[in-house]
Amino acid sequence: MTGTLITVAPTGAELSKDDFPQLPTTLEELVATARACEAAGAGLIHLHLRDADHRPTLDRGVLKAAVDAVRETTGLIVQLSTGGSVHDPLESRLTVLDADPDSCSLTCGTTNFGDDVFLNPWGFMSDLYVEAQRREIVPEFELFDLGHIFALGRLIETHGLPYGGKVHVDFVTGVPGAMPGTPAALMAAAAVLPPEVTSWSATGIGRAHLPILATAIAAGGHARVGMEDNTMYARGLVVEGNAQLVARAAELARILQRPPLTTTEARALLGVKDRRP
Ligand code: KMH
Ligand code: ZN
Repeated sequence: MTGTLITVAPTGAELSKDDFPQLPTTLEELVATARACEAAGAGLIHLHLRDADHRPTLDRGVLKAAVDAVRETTGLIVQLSTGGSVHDPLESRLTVLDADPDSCSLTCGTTNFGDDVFLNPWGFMSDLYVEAQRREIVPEFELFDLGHIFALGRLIETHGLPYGGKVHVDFVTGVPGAMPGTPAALMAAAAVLPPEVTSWSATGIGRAHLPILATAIAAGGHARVGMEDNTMYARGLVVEGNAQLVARAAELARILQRPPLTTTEARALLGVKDRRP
């Protein structure tokens, strides 16, 4: 069993800056967050960007500036979200790859997402998979439900392995309308992964955060934390910043004898190409 890859998802597309002023929405805040999270033990950063009004954007220039800045100032693997927000059109979500990230998220099916629907039809997943292969970008497969696992199998069967030859998935649990954030659901899902999968991590949304974090690390998986997924540090205590969540995950990983992977180890785990200047 290796150490633990800690992913931080610092911003997301759902929270508002008015409600959470500590949410990193500007480039300066993002770089400061990335540096603090790397120091606390993160190996990968999952990015959603915001515009000058702090609203979610897929603007190519904004994405590219963020990828470049985080790459220049940290050793973190830079992953861009292709999920965007539930309001983003599929065509715009494909153009995310133009910003040349190390990695991109690729959700393996449509899911209910609270009162909304997060759309990921087969044609979109398939185009994104092939385009990421062509551009030598490593996808991280986001699995919100059991059926998504089988859609991943179909992607691999249809198009071959992703760039780098590794297959890394992240179970996103606890989204209202998708897989519940319970240890039992997580372990049931991990038990039916296709044989090509080389590593898995898990995300617990909201109050699923701690049980999923502990279960994933104990079971040999990896962990994703961050304000995209969770804004409460403990009952009655709002998260002060993303590094606080990373530091706690890193401490738990050390206690469980699976300390945080360095960024170099994380790159090897995921088969990421070195794009650093
Ligand atoms: N914001 C959600 C609708 C991803 O980043 O790929 C989708 C999401 C998944 O966050
Ligand atoms: Zn995301």
